[in-house]
Amino acid sequence: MMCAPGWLLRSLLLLLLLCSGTRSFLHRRSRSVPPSSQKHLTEDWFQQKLDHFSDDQTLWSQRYLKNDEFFTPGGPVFLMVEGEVAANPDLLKPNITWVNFARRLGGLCLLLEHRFYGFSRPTENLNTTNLRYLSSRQALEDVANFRRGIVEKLGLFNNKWILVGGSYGGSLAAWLRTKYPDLFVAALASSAPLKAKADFYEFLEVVQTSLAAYNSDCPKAVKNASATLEEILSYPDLHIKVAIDFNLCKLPQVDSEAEKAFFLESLALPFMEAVQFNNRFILSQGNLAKRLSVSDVCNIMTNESLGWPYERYAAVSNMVLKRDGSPCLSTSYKSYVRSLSMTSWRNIQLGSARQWTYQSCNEFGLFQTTTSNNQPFSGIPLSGLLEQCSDIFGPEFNSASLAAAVEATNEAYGGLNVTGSKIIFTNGSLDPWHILGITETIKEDLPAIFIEGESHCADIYLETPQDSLQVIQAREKMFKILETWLIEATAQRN
Ligand SMILES: *[C@@H]1O[C@H](CO)[C@@H](O)[C@H](O)[C@H]1NC(C)=O
Ligand SMILES: *[C@@H]1O[C@H](CO)[C@@H](O)[C@H](O)[C@H]1NC(C)=O
Ligand SMILES: *[C@@H]1O[C@H](CO)[C@@H](O)[C@H](O)[C@H]1NC(C)=O
Ligand SMILES: *[C@@H]1O[C@H](CO)[C@@H](O)[C@H](O)[C@H]1NC(C)=O
Ligand SMILES: *[C@@H]1O[C@H](CO)[C@@H](O)[C@H](O)[C@H]1NC(C)=O
Ligand SMILES: CC(=O)N[C@H]1CO[C@H](CO)[C@@H](O)[C@@H]1O
Repeated sequence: MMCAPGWLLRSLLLLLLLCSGTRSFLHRRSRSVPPSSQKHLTEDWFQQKLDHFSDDQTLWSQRYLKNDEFFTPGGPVFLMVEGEVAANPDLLKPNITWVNFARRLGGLCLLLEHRFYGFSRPTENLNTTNLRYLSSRQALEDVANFRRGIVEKLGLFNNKWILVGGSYGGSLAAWLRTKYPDLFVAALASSAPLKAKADFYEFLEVVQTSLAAYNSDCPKAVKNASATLEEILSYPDLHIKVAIDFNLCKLPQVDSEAEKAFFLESLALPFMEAVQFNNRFILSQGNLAKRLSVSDVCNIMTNESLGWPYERYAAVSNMVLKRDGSPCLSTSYKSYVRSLSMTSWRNIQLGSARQWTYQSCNEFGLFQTTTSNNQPFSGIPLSGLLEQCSDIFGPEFNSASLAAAVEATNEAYGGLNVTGSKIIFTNGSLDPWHILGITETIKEDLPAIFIEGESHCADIYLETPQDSLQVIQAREKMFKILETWLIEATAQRN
C-alpha cells in the first residue's frame, strides 16, 4: 500500500475488522476509477505469469493505474509498488507527494497492484493451495516483468524508472532496486520494514515511548488499566462488568490463550493506531478520514476526573466505537477466525486480512506482542497470536514453520544489510515500524531521512497545509536526491 487504509500489518487489518463489526472489511466492490474530470487517470490490466519460478504458463490479469497528466516524452516513470491493499486511484491525484514529484519532472505515474490484493486475483479462490502463489518473491517478479513488458505498450523506450513504495510496498521497492538495478534507477522506500521477525515486541515499546513523549503519565495509566483488565478477566463473574464497561457485543470469550490475546489486543488497538498515524488523514474509499492522535488517547488516559485508569481505558475504547458509528465492540476470536477462513473472492471482496495474515504467518511474522517489559500492555504473548496461523490456514502453519520462514526471508533479502544503492529510506520517530527499517544513512547513495515527530509514511502521504516543517523539508530533500540520481543515470546512459 502506500500506507492507505487497510494498511499494513496485522494491527490495522484487525482494526479495520473491528471498526464496525466483523464484516466491515468486506468493502463494497467499486471497480471504477473516477470519471470525466480525471481523464488522465486510467485503469488497465497486464497479463502476468502465475508462477515466475516454474515453466507453468498460466496467466492472469494484474491491475494497474496510470496518470499521464504531467508526462512529457522522455520523462521519468514513477512506479508505485502497492503493498497489501487494493490500488487506490486517490493515490494518483494532485497533492500526493510522488505525483507532485512527477509533475515537477514531467514524469508518468503508474501504480501497480500486488497480486492477491484488490482486483488482482491470480486464482479462482484463496484456499491454501492457491495461496502458495502469494509471496513477496512472486510479487517482485511481477513488478520486474511488468516493467519489461509494459514498455512497448506505453511506448516507454527511453525512460528512467523510479520505484516508490510505503510500508510493505516500500520494502518491495527497496528489494527491487537491489535486485534489478538495470531496470530501475532509484527507489524511494517510506517506512519500509526490511527485517522479518516473528516476535515484533519492539512495536509496543515504541508505542510506550511515543505516548510518554506526549505525557509520561499516559503509558503509566495504560499499564495500570491493561493489567487491571487482565486481572478482572480471571474472574468470570466480572465478565459482565467488562462487557458493559467496554460496550462489547458479547461477553468476553477468553478461555484459550489465543482468545485472551485477541481480546486484549482489540482493546489496545486504539493506542497502536494513535501512535502509528498520529492524527494523519488517510484516504479511505475516496474520503479523507482522520486517524486518532496520541493527544486524543492520552488526554483521556490522564484525565483523573474520568475515574480509574481502567475506566479511562474503557472511555478510549468507547470514543473509537462512537467515531466508527458502531453499536458495540466485537472481540470474538472465533468470529475473527471464521471471517479469515473464508476463501472465496465473493466473501473477501477488497479485504486484505486473509492475505496479509497469510504473508505474516508464512513470510514475515511481525506479531506485535507484549513480550517486552518496556511496554504498557498485558496478555498478548507470541504463542497466543501464533495460534491464528494454524487456526486459519491449517496445522502446518505453526511456530516452527514461521521460524524457518522468517529466517528464509531474511536470508533472501539480507534484512537490514542493504547491498543495493540509490535507495532513499525515510522514517518517522513516532512510527513503530522504524525499528525494522533503515534509520541511518548507510552511505551516500543509501541515505536515510528521519522525520522527527512523524508517523507512518507521513512523507509520501497526502500533502496538506497542516504539514510540519519537518515533513515539508524531508520531501524536498527526497526530491533533490531523486533529481540528482536521475541526472546521473541519464549521463551514464549517454
Ligand atoms: C483450491 O481450489 C482449487 C481451485 O482453484 C482446487 O483445485 C483445489 O483442490 C482447492 N484446494 C483445496 C485444499 O481445497
Ligand atoms: C492501578 O492503580 C490503582 C490506584 O493507583 C492501584 O490501587 C492498583 O493496584 C493499580 N493496579 C495495577 C494492576 O497496577
Ligand atoms: C476531563 O474530563 C472531563 C469530563 O469529560 C472534562 O470535562 C474535562 O475537560 C477533561 N479535562 C481535561 C484536562 O481534558
Ligand atoms: C547482516 O550483517 C551482520 C553483520 O555482518 C550479520 O551478523 C547478520 O547475520 C547479517 N544479517 C543478515 C540477515 O544477513
Ligand atoms: C493542493 O494543495 C494546495 C496547497 O496546500 C491547495 O491550495 C490545493 O487546493 C490542493 N489541491 C487539491 C486538489 O487538494
Ligand atoms: C535517519 C534517522 O535518523 N532515523 C531515525 C529513525 O528513528 C529513530 C528513532 O526515533 C532515530 O533514532 C533514527 O535516527
